[in-house]
Amino acid sequence: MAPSTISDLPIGPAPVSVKYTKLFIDGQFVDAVSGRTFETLDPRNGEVISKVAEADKQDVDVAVKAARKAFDHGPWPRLSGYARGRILLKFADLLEHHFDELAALETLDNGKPLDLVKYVDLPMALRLLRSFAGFADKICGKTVKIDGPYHAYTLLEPIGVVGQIIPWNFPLIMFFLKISPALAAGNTIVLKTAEQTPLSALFCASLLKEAGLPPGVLNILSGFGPTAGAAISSHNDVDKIAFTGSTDVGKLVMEAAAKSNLKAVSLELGGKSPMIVLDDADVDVAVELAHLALFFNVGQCCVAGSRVFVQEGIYDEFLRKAADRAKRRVTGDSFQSGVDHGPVVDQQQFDRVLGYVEIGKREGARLVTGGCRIGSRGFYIEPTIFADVEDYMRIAREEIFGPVMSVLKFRTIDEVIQRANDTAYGLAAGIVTKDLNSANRLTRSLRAGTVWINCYHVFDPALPFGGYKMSGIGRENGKQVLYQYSQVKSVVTPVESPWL
Ligand code: TXE
Repeated sequence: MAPSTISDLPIGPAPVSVKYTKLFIDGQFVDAVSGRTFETLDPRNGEVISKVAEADKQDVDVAVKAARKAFDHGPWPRLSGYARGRILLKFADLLEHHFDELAALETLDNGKPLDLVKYVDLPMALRLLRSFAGFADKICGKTVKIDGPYHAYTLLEPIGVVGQIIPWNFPLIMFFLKISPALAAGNTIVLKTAEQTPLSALFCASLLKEAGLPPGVLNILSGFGPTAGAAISSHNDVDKIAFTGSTDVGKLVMEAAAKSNLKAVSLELGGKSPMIVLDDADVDVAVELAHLALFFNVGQCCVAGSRVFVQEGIYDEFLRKAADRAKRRVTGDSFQSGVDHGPVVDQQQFDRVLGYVEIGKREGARLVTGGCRIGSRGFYIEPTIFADVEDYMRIAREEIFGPVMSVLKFRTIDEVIQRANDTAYGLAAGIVTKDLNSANRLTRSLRAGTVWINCYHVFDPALPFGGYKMSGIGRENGKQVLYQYSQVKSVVTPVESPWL
């Protein structure tokens, strides 16, 4: 077991109780067909919160049938976009009404500080829902001027039954990122939450009927990847699959899609994003941005700025200040106000992250601060910084997904472009500089789906998000995500038919 530097944190009782633990299929909360359940844990102390119904292939079959029926015969795909949008907006209002309870449930199940859920996660979840509700009546095709005496146009139609599989790092945001555009476009859904964090989505399900969503339109399953997740991605009656998670599982999902019915696939996968700090930057600003880029959500972000490239002229000063800043993070009971550093999500992530700390030490990187667990309960890990990291080291190449920053020194812009792009991933990148020319040059050279210049972690439902290379396929958010949830039908008719 990794050494602990700080005595046990005082962890209070959770100020929320769990009401919904069953699967949500065809508008009802139901037990799993097998009757099996699994435990979901409180990451603050590792104790069991509650038992939750465990879906497997049989439950996926039942849920897909319900979604199919709702798509083929139900009102949802046939409603006007305006009517669909109104139901989604009512759903958002109901969620807002239960804001505090929902936020507390998210903290309890995921471990992230309540402050964070209240100011970031839940407001963003609501924005996603409302933003795509607003798109629902603006999804339309085009008229196309083709050659010949024809009238040609395109129709955008919903794809059908959509399978969605989400991870645990932002349970509510991921849930709404996935369901909002898919519902706005008129699809029906079978969604599997992550086994670590099933609770907040089930709470949301309890409000769907009141919002007016017809039964079978959104089915929510709790369960594990190799059983329930694999059954969704290989199901012959699922028309599209959208997945967020690790790159390894993304490959399995794509393979299952290809081997079953060639369903459409969109993937949002891992990253090893470079954060590039140039000599001319204000060092204090750069330290703050690099700190945010990596330690936000205890580093459990696909876009985490986990390779911090600092130009040699400010390298030593940056390191000194970055270590001071990391030490000032406020660790504690996630329900307490002012805490910004909670536990990682579970034992597996805890072991994995501390395993990478050992790998970093063995590879010869210099541990500047942190590296230990905090206390002896729960899954708290110190904010950790390694300096003098080399490109070949595993801590510079593999996604750690925890509070571990790797700092690398560079000399020239040409050099840093080549090194930053030397990765299998391509999700995001950050640049800190006052020099517009350098920023422009870097922006155009970096192979990444998002580039943040003098900021980080800025998201908006209107802005496309997704990865180059092995960070994914397709884009979420922005208007174009609606094309990922729509079929395009081309229609042609003579302007004046000689046969009529
Ligand atoms: O991910 P998994 P895990 C990365 C991150 C993290 C690592 C492992 O590096 O340390 O992945 O985390 C479902 N068929 N990311 O193990 O396994 C699973 O049940 C279908 C980055 O939690 O990819 C869950 O719902 N589905 C990432 C979801 O996939 C399967 C966020 C994610 O789990 C499946 C999370 C299968 N065979 C982890 N196996 C990001 N991009 O933000 C698992 N799942």
